[in-house]
Amino acid sequence: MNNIKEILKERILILDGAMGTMIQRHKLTEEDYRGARFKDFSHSLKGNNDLLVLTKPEVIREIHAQFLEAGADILETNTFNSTSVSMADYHMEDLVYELNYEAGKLAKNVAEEFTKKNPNKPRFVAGSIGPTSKTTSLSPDVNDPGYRAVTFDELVESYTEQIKGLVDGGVDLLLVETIFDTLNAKAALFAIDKYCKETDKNIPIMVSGTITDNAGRTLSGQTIEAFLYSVSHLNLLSVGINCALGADLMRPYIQSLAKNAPFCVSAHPNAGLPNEFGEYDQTPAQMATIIDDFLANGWLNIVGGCCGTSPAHIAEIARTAQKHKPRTAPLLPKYLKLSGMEALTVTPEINFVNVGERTNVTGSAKFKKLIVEEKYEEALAVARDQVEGGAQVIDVNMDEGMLDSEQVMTTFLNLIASEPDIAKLPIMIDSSKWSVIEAGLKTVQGKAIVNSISLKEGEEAFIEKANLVRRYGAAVIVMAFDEKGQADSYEKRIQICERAYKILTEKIHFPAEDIIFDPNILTVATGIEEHNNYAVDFINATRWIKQNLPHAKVSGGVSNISFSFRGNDKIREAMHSAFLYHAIKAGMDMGIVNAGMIEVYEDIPKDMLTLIEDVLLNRNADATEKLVEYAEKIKNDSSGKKKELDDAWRNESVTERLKYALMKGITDFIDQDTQEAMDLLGKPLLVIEQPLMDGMNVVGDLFGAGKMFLPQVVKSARVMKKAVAYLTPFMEEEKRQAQRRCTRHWQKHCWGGIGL
Ligand code: THG
Repeated sequence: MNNIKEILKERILILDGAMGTMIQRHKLTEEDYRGARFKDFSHSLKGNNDLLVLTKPEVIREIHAQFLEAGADILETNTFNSTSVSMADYHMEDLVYELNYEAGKLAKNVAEEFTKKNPNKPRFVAGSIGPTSKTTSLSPDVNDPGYRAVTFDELVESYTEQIKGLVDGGVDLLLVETIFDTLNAKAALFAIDKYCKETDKNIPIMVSGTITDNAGRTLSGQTIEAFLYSVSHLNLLSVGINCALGADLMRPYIQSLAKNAPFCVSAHPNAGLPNEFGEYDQTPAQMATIIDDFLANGWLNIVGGCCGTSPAHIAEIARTAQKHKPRTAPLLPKYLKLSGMEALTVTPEINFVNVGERTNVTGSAKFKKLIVEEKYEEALAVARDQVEGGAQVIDVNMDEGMLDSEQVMTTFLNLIASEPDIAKLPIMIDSSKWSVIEAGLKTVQGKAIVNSISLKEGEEAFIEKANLVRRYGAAVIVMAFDEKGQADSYEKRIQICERAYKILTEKIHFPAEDIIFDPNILTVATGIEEHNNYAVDFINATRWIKQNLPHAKVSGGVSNISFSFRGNDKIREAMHSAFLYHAIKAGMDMGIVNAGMIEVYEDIPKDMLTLIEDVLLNRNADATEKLVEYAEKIKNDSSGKKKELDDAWRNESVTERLKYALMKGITDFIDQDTQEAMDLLGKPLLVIEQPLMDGMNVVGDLFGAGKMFLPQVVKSARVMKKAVAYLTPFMEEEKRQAQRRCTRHWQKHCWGGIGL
């Protein structure tokens, strides 16, 4: 009975407690950390806890033994920081493999000793993989939100080295833990999956995220559901949360995981929140009481402790766990699950998912100009407009000959990541170049959609890409395209989609609910007879796919349908609306649309609707001719039509406007508003102390109340910084004037006084 998966069906397993706080008890000195081997090392080593597996192995061994004695089933290796990225802080990158190998071996030895003593309670070792000291989703530089201190590829390489050491050292499991940036975790999972496939190993994986603020978000801004969706692409042993919070504050997030995770659920909370000295003082009994409630609710399969938890805590938790049965995972419906900072579950109640098409350099002249000219703030405004216009996913396409598309995709998605109001949505990474798609996949912490792959270059290339899509944790659009070309009839559409479905689901076990077919929305009313049935064929293919390929979804680029009427927005809007009306009825689940370019179906003038539906549904031979005629007749009065922008806040007082800008992180008007406040108050310091600080206090209060979360506050800080930057010359001028006044005063009273 040494199979952990089997044991987990029978009972709740106990994870050990904190390594750090236990090491502290030993009051180790710089010399202890150095040992003989690093006696003359050039840098300070105190605090490099992971090094102790080499220099003080007996201390680590004893801590492991104490936790096993207390009843832990799973030991964590002392390798939380043993990656080259983190070890760089100690100039010890070269030791990484050895640290992991030795830590794995050490823990495994102790675990085996205990297993031997009591074979009915086999002990396991989980290789601890921490978040590293750098984040791939956040910029450490407030003034440069597109900057990253580490790349996805660098993390994959770094994690791979750690994983090799741990596995060679003999660990039974891998535990990716204390995840505050999900993209870091995705890099770790990428490395694990790649390593396991290449070495033909099957190592159970535990994943544990960290909710860091009162709003229930990770540091990189994800909700617990969004986080879950981002890491669910591998067949995990468990998913859970640890650190940052005490057990009581974790309650809603554990409950959420228990309800939504298809894997086992784990928790290893801190012993409460740290007190003013940074110490944890929740007692074992207090902690066990809270955990008892979770276990009574049937929420957990694995439970242990993080910061501040001692063997006494673990013993108490183990006693509590004995009274309860493990959680049984719910049977979950196969919905398409996506995420940005927030989760998007495509349930049957969601009639249709709008994907914003405007952030596409080939689909928008305006967006292309902004990107080519590197006007990123305005380019982000295009994305934000779509969110405000109701987009639920944002399509991003940078396919343009003049651009370094890989680089621009990376930069733009990094910038989006620092805009919580945009980044809350899942991203659709749109490119005909695989390298650009991959660049995008390395930038998003959420579960994105790859747009697209197809059988164009044959089955092998198709499978290779689909496997990678999965390894990066994304859903995928499959275009109805094969070796012979693009499907333009009903038969070809369904034949290709069925073939692709079989390959994906049968050969590589790609989850059917993560497949989105695009059976090609092609332009109608072109004057070419062969094109007349394009919309009908798309709609019928959609119906067939929904009936015959279980759980797969259907999407399409809606604006393609009306290319023949470019420049005539009135006709285009009506065509989009009528097309969607019929396609959604047939089962179309999502569409790449211009939310501002869809008329309300009921509002289309009846004569126009008839002509349009004649074209779309191919109802008579001269339908195109008639619609073209009609289109020329009606005045194109929609070209100047602009979306009513919600700028009511601009009419408020300057104090209110500054407050609003700070809360929303809007920098567009900050210079002019700051100037107005200057005019009103006369002194730059007063502007800072009054309206700006008032605004920041509101932000602070909302943050404290969990109504704002970190990435939003970072944005507020940017607005504040910009306002202060605007005021700086005024303050310098004031200083100069004060100095001059002082000099004049001195000249008058002193020089005069001494008769000069
Ligand atoms: N399927 C999938 N992905 C796609 C498409 C598809 N991605 C790209 C495209 N097709 C969907 N996106 C657009 C975006 C814009 C327009 C059409 C489709 C469009 N643009 C105006 C035009 O060309 O007239 C541009 C006007 C302007 O410059 O503002 O119509 O089918 N999977």
